[in-house]
Amino acid sequence: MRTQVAIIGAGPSGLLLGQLLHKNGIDAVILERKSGDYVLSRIRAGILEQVCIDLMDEAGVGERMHKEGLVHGGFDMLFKGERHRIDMNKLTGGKNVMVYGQTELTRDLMDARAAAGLATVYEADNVTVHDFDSARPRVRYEKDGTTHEIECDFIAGCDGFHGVCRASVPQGAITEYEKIYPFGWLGLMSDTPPVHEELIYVNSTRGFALCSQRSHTRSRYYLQVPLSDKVEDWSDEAFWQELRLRLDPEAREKLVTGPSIEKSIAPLRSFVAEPMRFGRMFLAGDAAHIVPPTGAKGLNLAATDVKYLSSAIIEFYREKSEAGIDHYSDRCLRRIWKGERFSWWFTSLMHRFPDDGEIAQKLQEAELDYIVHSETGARSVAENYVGLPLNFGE
Ligand code: FAS
Ligand code: PHB
Repeated sequence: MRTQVAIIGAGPSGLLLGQLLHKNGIDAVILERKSGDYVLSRIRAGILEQVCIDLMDEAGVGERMHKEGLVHGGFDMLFKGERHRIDMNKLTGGKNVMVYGQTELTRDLMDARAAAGLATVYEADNVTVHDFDSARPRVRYEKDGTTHEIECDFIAGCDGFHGVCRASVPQGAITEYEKIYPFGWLGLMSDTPPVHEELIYVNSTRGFALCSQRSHTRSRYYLQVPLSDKVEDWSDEAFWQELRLRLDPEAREKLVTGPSIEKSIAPLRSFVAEPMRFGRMFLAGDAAHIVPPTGAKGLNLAATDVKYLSSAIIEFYREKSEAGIDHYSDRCLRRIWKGERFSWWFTSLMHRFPDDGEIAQKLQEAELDYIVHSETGARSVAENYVGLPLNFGE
């Protein structure tokens, strides 16, 4: 079998790349090790930056997102028992974010790909990548006991943090930067109305909490928990009780609880692999970088990688130019490190670090008090949260 681009992974990165290439007449095959239902069952991101929204429109799959997505012009920061709104729309000259779950975005992309009859191999086992440092890279996989080989011009490693592509790069050719945080996020999804019309980020002496949402009838909540906690340690009632203890009186009063429809604990890490290009193989999304989800950057950074990679591959075929693919890694990393910095900073500001002593809480509260009473401080948070312009610093 031959294709122009072999995409490994049918998460948001792989599916969005496949759709953008298809819209530009470029043939791609997606190999995904799980089933489509399994991919859709993973509950992950909830906030889209304008860059991601624009890419979904460019890919021709934005209709339901615009119909069902919720536009948010601000969010609250709760500390010392008081809430303060960061008016992103005012502070950034009219920019917003959109609440639209990664699950729905992935579903839209999957449906579009199936409707166009494009090749996606789900439950592809033992994917391996070969000769990506040559002009004739190959991919192998097993399906129903038969081994298949795909010849291609490019391999897109969209296979996430635990994927095969980054792992196939010789150790001397790649540098990995990592920071592991001493806590996790216990997430709960419930079919209950959100406690507030916008998100609430909580800095509490008991630990971080986040009140998010997916729609007017579906809520998403997170609690900072010790790394030693297991999800089975947390009953729904224990979750709601702890959340109430971290909220302000108004939110506590308005909180509507109900049975969890999903509950899981995610570890937090900052991770970047450099470079992101190895001959004819490119890493995009979580395959190359991970952020702590505090800044809602994970999915959005993946979308920007895909924007740069799709443009580079389109330019290669259309203009026989390698300029885009030569600059892909540097362009991505310049934006990725700013997303990493904001996510690390916001995580450091909002979470309890018991080993840093009581002074850490006082310093966090002082910084929060400065931010919510300083237009400069608030604007810095706002412009990073809505997403820096694609050409920032260029
Ligand atoms: P993904 O990991 O989504 O997709 C990679 C795909 O590759 C998967 O479907 C996987 O099955 C497949 N794959 C892996 N190895 C393979 C192989 N060898 N062969 C074939 N296929 C293979 N971001 C936020 O902004 N906010 C959040 O709240 C948030 N919460 C998260 C919670 C968790 C538990 C995780 C892991 C991530 C979270 N993220 C969050 C980040 C998340 O949204 C990612 O940024 C997003 O999924 C990135 O998409 P992809 O790069 O496509 O990677
Ligand atoms: C979510 O809704 O899952 C979400 C929202 C904002 C974040 C992280 C996660 O910062």
